[in-house]
Amino acid sequence: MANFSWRRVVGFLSFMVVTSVTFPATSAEKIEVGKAQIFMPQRNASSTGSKMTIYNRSEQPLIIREVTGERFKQVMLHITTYQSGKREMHPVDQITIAAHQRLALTPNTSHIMLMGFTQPLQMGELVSLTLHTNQGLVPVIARVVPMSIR
Ligand SMILES: [Cu+2]
Repeated sequence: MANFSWRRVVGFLSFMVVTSVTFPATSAEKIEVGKAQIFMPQRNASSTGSKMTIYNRSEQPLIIREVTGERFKQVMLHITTYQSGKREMHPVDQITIAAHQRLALTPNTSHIMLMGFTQPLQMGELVSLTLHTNQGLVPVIARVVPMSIR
């Protein structure tokens, strides 16, 4: 045991601690995103909507504060309202999914609005988005699909 060194053990343990602090990612095991879709933009449109269902299986609310994606210049959180039959979209600061609940984000409710394309979207392609939440980053892979008739 001549080579046994407590210093080395302590060094290794603190490396472990640092590592786990650097990559806290996986409270996101309890967060799942189902059937994420981005609508193929209309010709010449500079923005488009999206649809996905978010499952929060954790013990605390999930608060989406920001969404990013390399393919978009700006991503906004929107809510759709109907004022005397007229459809309007308004920006919101955050979207909350209560503990043990799921929330469908659709163009007619709360949704993620994608604005300004860094390169044209192709029908059927898979596009990455990242949800920035109070529980860490949640990766999303969304398929580009035809605009659905609502
Ligand atoms: Cu919108």
